[in-house]
This record gives sequence, C-alpha cells and structure tokens, in this order.
Amino acid sequence: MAASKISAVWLLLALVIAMANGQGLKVGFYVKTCPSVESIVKKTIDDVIAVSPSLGGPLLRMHFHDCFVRGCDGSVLLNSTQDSQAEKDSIPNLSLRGYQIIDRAKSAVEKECPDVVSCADIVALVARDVTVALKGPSWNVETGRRDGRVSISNEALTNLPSPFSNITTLIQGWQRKGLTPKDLVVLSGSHTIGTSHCPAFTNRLYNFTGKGDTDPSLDSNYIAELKKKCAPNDQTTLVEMDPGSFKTFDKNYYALVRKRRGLFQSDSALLNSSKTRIYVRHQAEHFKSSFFEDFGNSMVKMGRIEVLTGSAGEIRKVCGRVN
Ligand code: HEM
Ligand SMILES: *[C@@H]1O[C@H](CO)[C@@H](O)[C@H](O)[C@H]1NC(C)=O
Ligand SMILES: *[C@@H]1O[C@H](CO)[C@@H](O)[C@H](O)[C@H]1NC(C)=O
Ligand SMILES: *[C@@H]1O[C@H](CO)[C@@H](O)[C@H](O)[C@H]1NC(C)=O
Ligand SMILES: *[C@@H]1O[C@H](CO)[C@@H](O)[C@H](O)[C@H]1NC(C)=O
Ligand SMILES: CC(=O)N[C@H]1CO[C@H](CO)[C@@H](O)[C@@H]1O
Repeated sequence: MAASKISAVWLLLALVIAMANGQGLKVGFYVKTCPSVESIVKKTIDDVIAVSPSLGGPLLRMHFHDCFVRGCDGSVLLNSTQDSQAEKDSIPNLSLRGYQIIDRAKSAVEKECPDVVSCADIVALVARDVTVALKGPSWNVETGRRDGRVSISNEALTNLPSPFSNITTLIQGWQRKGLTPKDLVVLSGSHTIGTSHCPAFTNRLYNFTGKGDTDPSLDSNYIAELKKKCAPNDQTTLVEMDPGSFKTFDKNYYALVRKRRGLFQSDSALLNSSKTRIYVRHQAEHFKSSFFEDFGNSMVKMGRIEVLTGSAGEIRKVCGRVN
C-alpha cells in the first residue's frame, strides 16, 4: 500500500517534469493559422537537397545546436550585435552552415502567413525534412515554439557536448537537458550523414596523450586512412563521417562504431558504457532494427528542450535578428 502510494507520487512527479519540457507544443499547431507551413518548408528543403545534398548535415545539426543552448528558441540563428557576441560566433558553430536556407524557408512562409510561424519551429521542421530527403525516417514535428531574444556566444561552449568527451561527461550533459543515454546513442546516429573538419579528431591520430601516440580505441587501419586526409594542423579539410554513404541517412553509423571506426572520441565512447554499447551492437547486428523509429522519438524529445510557448518570447520577422 505505502509502496504503491510512493510510486504514484514518483509517477506524478515524473509526469510534471516531462510536461515542463514541451508543454504548449503540439503536432499541427499552425493548422488554422498557417495550414501550408509544412508543405512550404518541405518544398524549400526538397529543392535545396536536390542540388546540394551536403547541406543536409549542417541543417540537421542546426536543430541540435539550437535546442542544447537556451532551448529550442531559434537563438542559434541570431546575428551578433554591437553589444553581444551571439552563439553563431562561437567555436562549436564554426562548421554550421545553411542559415540562408532557413531564411529562405522563413521568407516563403512569411509571404503566406506573416508574423505567425517562429524561426525555432522552422528549424525543427527543416531537421525532419532534410532527414527524409536523405532517405531517413520521418516523424511528426510538434510546433508552437516561440523565438527567444537572447543569444550568447559563450553558452554554446558550455552547453554543447565536445567531441573529446568521455561517456560519463556525455551522459551527464544529456541528462541536464532531460535526455537519456538512449537518446544520446540514438541521436548520435545523425553522424551517418555529413562531414567533419579534421581538428575534431586529429588528436586521436598524432599525439593522443602527448607522447606522439594514437588513440588505442580507434581502429589502426582507420587511423592510417585518416592520417592521409588530415595532416597534424589541417584546419580546413572535410572528412566524411560515414565514408561512402555520407549523403544517405542509414544505420551504418552503428556498424562503424562497433568496428571501432567512430570518428570522434564521443562516438567511440558509446562503447564504454553498457547502456549505450548494447544499443550500438543491436543496431549493427540486426537487419531489422528500431533505429529509424527511435530516431523520430528522440528528435521529438530533443525538440521539447526548454521551449518558449504561449506568450513567451516572440515570433521573429527575420530569423537573424530580434524584432
Ligand atoms: C553526442 C554529442 C555530439 C557531439 C560531441 C557532436 C559533435 C560533432 C562534431 C565535432 C561535428 C563536426 C563538425 C565539423 O567539424 O564540421 C559534428 C557533425 C555533425 N553532427 Fe554532431 N555531435 C553530437 C551529437 C549530434 C546530434 C544530437 C546531432 C543531431 C541530432 C548531430 C548532428 C550532426 C551532423 C548532421 C553533423 C554533420 C554536419 C555537416 O555535415 O556539416 N550531432 N558533430
Ligand atoms: C571524463 O572526463 C571528465 C572531464 O574531462 C573527467 O573529469 C573524468 O575523470 C573522465 N572520466 C573518466 C572515467 O575518464
Ligand atoms: C605532443 O604533445 C606534447 C605534450 O603536449 C608536446 O610536448 C609535443 O611537442 C607534441 N608532439 C608533437 C609532435 O606535436
Ligand atoms: C574507454 O574506457 C577505457 C578504459 O576505461 C579507456 O582507456 C578508453 O580511453 C575509453 N575510451 C573512450 C573512447 O572513452
Ligand atoms: C546576419 O549576418 C549575415 C552575415 O553577416 C548577413 O548576411 C545577414 O543579412 C544578417 N541578417 C540580419 C537579419 O541582419
Ligand atoms: C558560420 C559562422 O557564423 N561562423 C562563425 C563562427 O564563429 C567564428 C568565430 O569563432 C567566426 O569567425 C565564424 O564566422
């Protein structure tokens, strides 16, 4: 009796916490106020990906970088101003691209329904639409986010996970955003598409512990291949994260990680906790896998992080600056 009371209280508490993240969002939020928003965004993205599939990577990543810093509030899109340096101008952004595509989708939407759809929601829709355009899963995107008015460069550094993180740090960082180790291992599967600059992993190739050594958790044949692409101080070369299929969203990432060919320490680290390792192995070994379904579910969860809804924030007219 007492035990079931206690667990009922816990359940209630868990529900309240779950609702605090994402309350006010729903699928089809704009069904009355801007019924064509989803088809406008999808058309914009299909046109872009048809000619530039490599924009899929940075556009999917954009939603992640938005949500992990001040919640999914479009802060990643704001330009720096005279008084403050924005997230856009922080180190982890270095490789974010595609802002002009978000602007293009936003102007197309503004033509149809001015002042109704937030930039934060456009980023969330774009993340889904590029995934679908690269043959990945689809999911229902919750909308109803409002745009924030603040973007601070330094917050990107402190909130975004580093590619040099170990599994303990990763799991803790995700927990702070209300996400589980499962969400971590599922959403890391995004690294099935896109490219990385050398500095995110060259430490593993040349001077891992300062003794001129390599990272023992990275396959030595793969190290040899990567050395051919990245000299020690190469800042500009791009390397495919899922070599050979970096423009196709598939589950091959898990096969790579299992073979000790995850590009970043944060990818390899997924083998260092049973919570994430079991998932990696399962997705790599079973032909029928749950990855696509899991991915949609975890993206929806990520899209709820610390959102502004109701009358909080604003609906920006232009994504690069506050009204
Ligand atoms: C586990 C924590 C994560 C870390 C440490 C991490 C780190 C990185 C780094 C360092 C890059 C390479 C950037 C560059 O040098 O160009 C990258 C690329 C990428 N990341 Fe992650 N990431 C993580 C999770 C995620 C998540 C959750 C998503 C999306 C939901 C994501 C999507 C991507 C995509 C699509 C690219 C390719 C970008 C491109 O092609 O330009 N990552 N990530
Ligand atoms: C993981 O990294 C953190 C931060 O760099 C460090 O303090 C911690 O000791 C590391 N944990 C393990 C198990 O290596
Ligand atoms: C490797 O790192 C150590 C310690 O940071 C440094 O003294 C050494 O010069 C580095 N070696 C190379 C080849 O960069
Ligand atoms: C995994 O853990 C082992 C031993 O605890 C450690 O030596 C190794 O560096 C870790 N690998 C990653 C990628 O974190
Ligand atoms: C933001 O900055 C970019 C690059 O400097 C510029 O092209 C764009 O017009 C700016 N957007 C706004 C709304 O000021
Ligand atoms: C795309 C973009 O805005 N990149 C900026 C990221 O931040 C650096 C400074 O750390 C700027 O030099 C880049 O222009």
